[in-house]
Amino acid sequence: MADELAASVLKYLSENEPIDTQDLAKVLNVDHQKIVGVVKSLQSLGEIINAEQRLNKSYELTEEGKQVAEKGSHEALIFHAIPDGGIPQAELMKTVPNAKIGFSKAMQAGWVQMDKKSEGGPKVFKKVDKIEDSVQDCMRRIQDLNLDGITDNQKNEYKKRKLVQEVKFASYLLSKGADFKLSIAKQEVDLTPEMISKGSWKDKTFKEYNFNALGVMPHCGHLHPLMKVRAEYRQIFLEMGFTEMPTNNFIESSFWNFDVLFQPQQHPARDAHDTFFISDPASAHTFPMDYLERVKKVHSVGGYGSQGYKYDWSIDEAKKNILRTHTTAVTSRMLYKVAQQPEFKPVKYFSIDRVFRNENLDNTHLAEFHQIEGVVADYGLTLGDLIGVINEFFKKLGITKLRFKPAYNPYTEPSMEVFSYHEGLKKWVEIGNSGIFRPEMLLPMGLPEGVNAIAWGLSLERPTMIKYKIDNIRELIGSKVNLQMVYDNPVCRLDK
Ligand code: FB9
Repeated sequence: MADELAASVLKYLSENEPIDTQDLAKVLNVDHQKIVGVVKSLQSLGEIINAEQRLNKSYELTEEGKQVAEKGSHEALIFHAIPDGGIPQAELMKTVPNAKIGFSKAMQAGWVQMDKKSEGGPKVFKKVDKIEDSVQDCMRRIQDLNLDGITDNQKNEYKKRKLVQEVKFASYLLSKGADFKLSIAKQEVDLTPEMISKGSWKDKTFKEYNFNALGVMPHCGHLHPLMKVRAEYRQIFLEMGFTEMPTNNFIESSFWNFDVLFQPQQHPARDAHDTFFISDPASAHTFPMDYLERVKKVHSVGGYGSQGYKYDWSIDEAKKNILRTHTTAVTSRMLYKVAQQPEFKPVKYFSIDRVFRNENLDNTHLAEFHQIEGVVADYGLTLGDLIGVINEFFKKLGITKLRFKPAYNPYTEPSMEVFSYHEGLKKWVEIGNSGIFRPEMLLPMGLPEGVNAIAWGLSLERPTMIKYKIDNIRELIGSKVNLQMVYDNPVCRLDK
């Protein structure tokens, strides 16, 4: 507390009670808020003073009112702009700001007169030799918080002219309390070891703990917005009973990323224009060879009711190491592992992790993104189940207006693009892709006849950019990211 100011308040109060804090502020020539601060501090020390709150109404100048206080009223400026020989009205209107209101008020005040028959149009002349600018005087008094003598009519007039605005504020009627005293012992804020050892604490007063005070915001790490959104999507999958897949391998063989998904080796997505190939180690060497042979066969001559692609499948092509182009590479590994179990049990898996594509870069696309993928494997799953689980997933995001459009994926048949109606853009926007994995993918794994696997995917970046209103993906990811954006963005809550 400002101890000197507190002492002044107590001294003045001891000789002049009761007194309102507004009057006390004028007497002590300090800002009213400082007096209020001292009152609050004194109240926290016990019954030293009584402070009865009073609600007050006052006036303060608007910016225009401050201009009038400084330079004079609009009508006074108009009066002083008129030369002795008069001035054409049209010319007068260009001389000072707010000339129109100034001229009208000057006419009302009888300061000026107009000769409408003057040659060349209406001419304005002074009607008096000098004026008293009462408006400016009032503005200056209001500026000094001295409203004495200013009538209600004048206040209403100035409010109407937008020169002043009404303000409401609290003040306090002070009087001496039961424990009134003129001096306040300095309050200690810390109990030191020295005070304890010397016993000096006994003669001191201590500031009460303010248990409502907020703690100091600790400087700590902050989750990147992408990671906040990932946590939200992860929570949705967990609520739906899905188990997270292990995605901790960015490098994958073409075999697991493409071949097991029945994606032919000539597919354009498999060339260097779309995929990043690893130079060292360029090839993978460990495969389940019996499974590899079944994959080779289904590509080259078909099987399981499929005619295959009828090409000479190359193991060297399958061995090529790449940066995985989709998390479906992980899904294929997981489904293969399920197929190796002695007895099939239905599964629900999900993954959210980085994938890499050698694509053209633009404001919304980098050479990598986080793919979100959900997969369910069970007997007799249908397209209706796929539509149902996708509806349930997006409903947890607050999105209920979905449409499904037939599409093509090499590894799913049928496939569907998922669309949601964007109320802001007033149009349907693509929010994901989905499908039923082909038998040429599932059966070579060894999954039982009748077991289907339905899956869907979307990106993490698109919803994050929408959520945080980011237009350029480089503001979200990469070396140019403004880390303050990471600190400042609130906890992410996707609409439930
Ligand atoms: O995420 C996408 N769009 C999207 C998602 C969410 C969103 O807001 C949230 C709802 C609140 C807004 C938009 N898309 C997929 C659609 C487009 O953005 C598209 O232009 C970009 N796509 C990426 C790939 O493009 C190279 C998004 C990414 C994508 C596409 C397909 C899959 C995964 C990610 C898939 C799959 C799949 C299909 C079948 C079986 C298994 C996986």
